[in-house]
Amino acid sequence: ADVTRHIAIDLGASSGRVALGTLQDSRLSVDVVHRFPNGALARADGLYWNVTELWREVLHGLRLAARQGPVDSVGVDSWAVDYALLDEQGQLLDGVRHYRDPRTDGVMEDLLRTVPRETLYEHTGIQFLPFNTVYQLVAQQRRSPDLLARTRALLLVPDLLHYWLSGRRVAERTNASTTQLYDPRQGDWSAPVLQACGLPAQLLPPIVAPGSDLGEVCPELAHDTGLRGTRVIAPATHDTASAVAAVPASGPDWAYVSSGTWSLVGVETPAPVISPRALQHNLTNEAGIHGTTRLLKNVMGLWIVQECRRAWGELDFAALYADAAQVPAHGPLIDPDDLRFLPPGTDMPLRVQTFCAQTGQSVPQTPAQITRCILESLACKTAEVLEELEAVTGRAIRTVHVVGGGSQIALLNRLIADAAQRTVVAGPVEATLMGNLLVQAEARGRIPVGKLRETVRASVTLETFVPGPTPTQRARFARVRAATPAP
Ligand code: LFR
Repeated sequence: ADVTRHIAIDLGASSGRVALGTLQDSRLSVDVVHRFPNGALARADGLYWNVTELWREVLHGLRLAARQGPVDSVGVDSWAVDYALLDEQGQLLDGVRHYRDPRTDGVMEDLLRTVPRETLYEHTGIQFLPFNTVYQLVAQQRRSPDLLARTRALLLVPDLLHYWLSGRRVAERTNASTTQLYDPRQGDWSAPVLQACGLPAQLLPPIVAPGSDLGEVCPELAHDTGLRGTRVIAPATHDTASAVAAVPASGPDWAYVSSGTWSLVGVETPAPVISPRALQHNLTNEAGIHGTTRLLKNVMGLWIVQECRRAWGELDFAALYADAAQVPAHGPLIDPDDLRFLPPGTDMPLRVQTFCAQTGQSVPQTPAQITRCILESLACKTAEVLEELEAVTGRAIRTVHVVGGGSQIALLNRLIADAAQRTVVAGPVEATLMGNLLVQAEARGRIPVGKLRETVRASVTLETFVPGPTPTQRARFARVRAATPAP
């Protein structure tokens, strides 16, 4: 039978992977050939990503993957919003800042004093988050205007890696849409937003669709890695867009949770939903594949557990979640989206405890109790967002597909099913890799157009969680949120 191989490079906030995907008989198998840690690199002047180190790890992974035979195509996805600035020669002008870098503190609020919230939302449909590219650029412009003046091109992280692989500078649409500088109705960068924010438009490369062919891996790299004749295909370069592309759903009444460092809770819609109600709920309209819209909300996600674990000395995650499952239900809750949980810090357990104390609840003490508190809160928040999505779209949601690393946490799946009173279907864990690979395969004509989800369903086993009797915590969650003092 016809066999083709594709490589997905997926960079996450806590780890990166290089995976070899093999397509045979309309099934996709995924082999992670190289996994490496990622995280914020702290310097006196702020938080960065170590892109040089990431690139070294990627090259290592590519060499390993190429050993297994000819590779048809390769593509990169990563987290959103962060960017590199290139000079005339294509050299990096500065480090790549981490979206949790504090230089954006207060910038969004400040900008919204001159550019009305409604205007910004009308043009972009994007959730107001302090780290969106637009606020990062405004912060950068204010601190070092000379830097942007010397910049010839701005590339988001996956676009940067595609540039290094192929020599082509483009902005792939799904990730470009997260910047809050992109107009999803026009399908292009928003001139009015750029102008209102005082940002130069000529730095932004042309937008290309997911599935665009960027040419062959450049000769030096082909030689170094063994990827001879391999095409560079931009997948849905926003990791969440790749994950959503691989949600194994069928029918109209489902939502997804892309569960990892962040929980992205949303639905797929045929067009952007930019309405006063969507703005009121601060929902985002990010671009998906095939011209779809990912109407979703960023929920703080497992980040809070990850930071706690760092403080606790790197306990085993599986053991931690198993212990949390033993903690009695209906304990204290936090609002996971409270901005106090956004910055990194080894005081994360203390922040959780302080939140509980300030809202008049019992204070969780052990790692298991704190983890339980975070997971129950994430489940309640997920349920709340599902209700908002129903209200905004007028569409009922019956099934919730949880995909990504977090879909392995049985306790969390169960808590979501209970809080949301909806069936949870968990898996695949590797949704992002699968979505990345399948967009490439589709672009290369290796699977029929529009058969991504079908291929995923044929390739994985899923687990179903049915809701228990009543969503008790869900009502308490609303009261806790109402009682939260400003940070
Ligand atoms: C998830 C994700 C989210 C984005 C956040 C920051 O990995 O891409 O979708 O909002 O990271 O970039």
